Amino acid sequence: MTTGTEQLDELAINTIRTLSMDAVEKAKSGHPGAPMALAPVAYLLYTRVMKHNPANADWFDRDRFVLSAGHASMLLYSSLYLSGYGLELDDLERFRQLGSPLAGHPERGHAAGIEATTGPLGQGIAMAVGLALAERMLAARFNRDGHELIDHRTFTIASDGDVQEGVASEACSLAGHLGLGKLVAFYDNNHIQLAGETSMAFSEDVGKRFEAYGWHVQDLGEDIALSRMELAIAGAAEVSDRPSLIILRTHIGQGSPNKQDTEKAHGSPLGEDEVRLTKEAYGWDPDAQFLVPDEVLAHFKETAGERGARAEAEWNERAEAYRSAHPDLWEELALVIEGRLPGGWDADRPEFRPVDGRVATRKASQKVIQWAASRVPHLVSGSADLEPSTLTFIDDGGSVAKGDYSGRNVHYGVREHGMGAIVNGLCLHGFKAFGSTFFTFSDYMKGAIRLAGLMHLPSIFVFTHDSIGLGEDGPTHQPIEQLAHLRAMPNLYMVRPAGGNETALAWRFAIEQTSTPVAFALSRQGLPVWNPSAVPDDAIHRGAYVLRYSYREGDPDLILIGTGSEVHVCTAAADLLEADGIATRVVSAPCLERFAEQDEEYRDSVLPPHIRARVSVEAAATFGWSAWTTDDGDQVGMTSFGASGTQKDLYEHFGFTPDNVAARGRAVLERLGARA
Ligand SMILES: Cc1ncc(C[n+]2csc(CCOP(=O)(O)OP(=O)(O)O)c2C)c(N)n1
Ligand SMILES: [Mg+2]
Repeated sequence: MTTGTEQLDELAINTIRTLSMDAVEKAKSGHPGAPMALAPVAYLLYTRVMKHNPANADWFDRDRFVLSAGHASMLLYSSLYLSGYGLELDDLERFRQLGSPLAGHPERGHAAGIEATTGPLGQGIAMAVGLALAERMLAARFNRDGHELIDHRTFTIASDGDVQEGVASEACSLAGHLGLGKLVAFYDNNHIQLAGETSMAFSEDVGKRFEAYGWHVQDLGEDIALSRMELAIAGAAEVSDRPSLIILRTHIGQGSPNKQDTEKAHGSPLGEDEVRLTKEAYGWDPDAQFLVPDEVLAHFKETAGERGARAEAEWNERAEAYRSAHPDLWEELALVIEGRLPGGWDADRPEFRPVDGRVATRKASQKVIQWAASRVPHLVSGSADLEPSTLTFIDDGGSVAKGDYSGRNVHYGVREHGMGAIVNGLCLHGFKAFGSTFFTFSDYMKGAIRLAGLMHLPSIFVFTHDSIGLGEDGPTHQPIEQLAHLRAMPNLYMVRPAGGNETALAWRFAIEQTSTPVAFALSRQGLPVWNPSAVPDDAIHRGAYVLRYSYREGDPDLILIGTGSEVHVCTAAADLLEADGIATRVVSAPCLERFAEQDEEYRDSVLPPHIRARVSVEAAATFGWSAWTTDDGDQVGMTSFGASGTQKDLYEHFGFTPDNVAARGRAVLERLGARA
């Protein structure tokens, strides 16, 4: 016999299912199968398990939910709509249409309650690890006896594709190592993926694998009754020193007479007839579309809505008590909650002087990091086992370890993919987090960097050993095309500072960002330092500036444009050219994307349009540079992979010498002169 509560549960679950089916049907595109199968999980989380307040999606101590299987977006959207996050039925009806807040895959910032942008499989669960780590790190910093202000869980739903992806393995391995006990992942074990049965390519025992990572694993098999899942979630909560995986043997497209348990339910509308048959199987009116029974809405309002509001109100009271007891700590926590920096934090930025001799920008960065860490308490570091080389360790910051999350340095192990996503998770939770590795291995992090850009998340990615200038490690380690890759990415600032003072400004620039990630390319090799007064305060904000005007007043004959470690090659080449009477301007261009954003007047002041004789110098692929050199100019760059050798030999071999740059400049002038 079913009780009234059970009937209401079923009605609510079927509402999520049918809303999802109807939205996909109306859009003529989308993924109905997973939402149909996972509706009970979402229903349980949003109405009974999660601590969240739909009226204030940003409440800081809310439980986080990340739908790693982003293709099942309608599961999230239906749940957010019913919970009262401010979506209208009309929004569901415009699922996947231009201008709708409900994009094909969940996009952070498009609608309240979307914690993270997901869709590239594996990234969501890996970001969930970052969120769960952030919670532990915040709790370690801010909770005090009698004041457990930070105390929430992170839930995620991962599909077969999610657990097949390497990024998930990396992040979950680290989550197990660090014992992130408040992370709960559901694995949607439905035996189906896009192209057919998972058995085509996947036969490992996922439970055993996660156990080996150090997770607490519960396999519920087919028994995914709400009460059973609730018990499992309670069981997960009891295991406080290990993350939990709850495996559910679900049936994709559940209830669809002809498509359940097949890939046909994965990524296309069920079709009008099948929708009718499925609704009939649910005991639903087959003629009704986007039907939301009043009692279902009322139920969500009572549970998610009213309980959530009470929970937040109660937390706000506790926060007030905390604030009185620990005003300084509260102020520090408020920086994280509000995404602020301490007032005047950048007042005494380190400066570098020519007398310091040659300083690698990674080395300058090391000094700047120590300074920034002392000014910005929520700046946290990390590296994929390269901090002795990237020089990113916060000296007195301590390391994050299992059971002690008070440190400021995360050891990611050699897991660049995971690091990228976890850095994003830390930033989603309000940390100013950065991760570091060699620039070539930015390739391994590209998925996460891209998501940071897409999410308008100011993650910081620190890449050192940024060119053939790294020398003897050879071509496997020498980035060539990475600058062009990352410069092509929307909403990312790729910064390659030329010396210590540009590096200090670059850090300030990155830390100040609120909606754009920043990637640094820093040199391994020592570089000369210019007098700080030659480097304007807005050098990075402007993206490019005139580092050295020609000796001769008026228009220069030639402009040399360099970045990072090649700027000093430009100044030395300019010396040669000027000695020959060729008036030469040197432009340092640490961030081409910023420069492109400047107004025309500024850009023209740096690169006067009528001065066509321009040569760019950068020890990397020249792709993209013609925009700045014009077709009349030339580009000194890399057209092949690098080679093993000393830095000096490589620079000579590949032409990054003052002599060669000067010769290329002269050739440009001759060509232009001949044409004139
Ligand atoms: C990194 C990445 N590769 C490929 C895809 C395209 N894609 C979307 S869902 C999917 C697999 C679907 O299988 P599963 O994860 O088991 O989801 P289910 O069909 O069970 O809902 C693929 C390959 C993707 N979204 N992300
Ligand atoms: Mg699947």
